[in-house]
Amino acid sequence: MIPQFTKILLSGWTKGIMLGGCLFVPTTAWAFGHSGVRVWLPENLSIYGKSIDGLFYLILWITGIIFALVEGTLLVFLFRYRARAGKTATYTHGNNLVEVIWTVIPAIILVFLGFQSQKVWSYVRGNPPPADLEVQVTGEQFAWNIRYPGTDGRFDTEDDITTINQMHLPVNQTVLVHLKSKDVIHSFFLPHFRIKQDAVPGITGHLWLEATQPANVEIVCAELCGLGHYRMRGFLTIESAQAFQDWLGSEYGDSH
Ligand SMILES: [Cu+2]
Repeated sequence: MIPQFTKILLSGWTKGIMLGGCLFVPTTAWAFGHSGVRVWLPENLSIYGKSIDGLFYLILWITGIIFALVEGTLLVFLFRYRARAGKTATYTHGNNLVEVIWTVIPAIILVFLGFQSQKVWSYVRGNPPPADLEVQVTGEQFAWNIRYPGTDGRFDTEDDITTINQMHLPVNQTVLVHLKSKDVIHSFFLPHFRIKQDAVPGITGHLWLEATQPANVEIVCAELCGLGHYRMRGFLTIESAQAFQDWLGSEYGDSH
């Protein structure tokens, strides 16, 4: 006699759904692979992005392997110890050795990840390295105001250069960003640089970055800051030092 479960598995509808499911994953993966659409992390353009991504992948691998082992064991046990005629369940009160092992191993992994994270955190968010360039970014409903200090190297003076939603930075130079907000809390997010920080009214926050290659990417506001939040986006151009100076010159000409 075929058990009820097997009968359901063999029914036409179930077979159709299973076949569709099996085909869906590879065809979708193939379509994305050939469409040029990026479904994973955005390209890394930052000098410290690699260490953040490395930590991300390390945690993904550890949790992924443990997930596969645990779920695999669960499935094997479900099948192997399923209800069968003449078999009775055995009651066990646990095993101290096994419990010590599955407590100590995760604890060691957790402490190891804690030290690794601290190393990356202090590199990215600790004392910034000496800056080649300083930029002021001020969030406002619903735009990014960008301010360059001009030739005197000081902000809020006559020769400042200001733009709205247009930020240019030279490649391979350390940039210190002074982050402010005019009204509500915004969040300055550069996905390609793996950096995100809140812009809080009344506080000047700081972050640093260094681009590794020329690119055109977007500046995102990652805080629901009002009705126009969806259109609060800026554009960041990473270019050579010469192109950056030329751009700064033309912006200076426009605003003075
Ligand atoms: Cu915003």
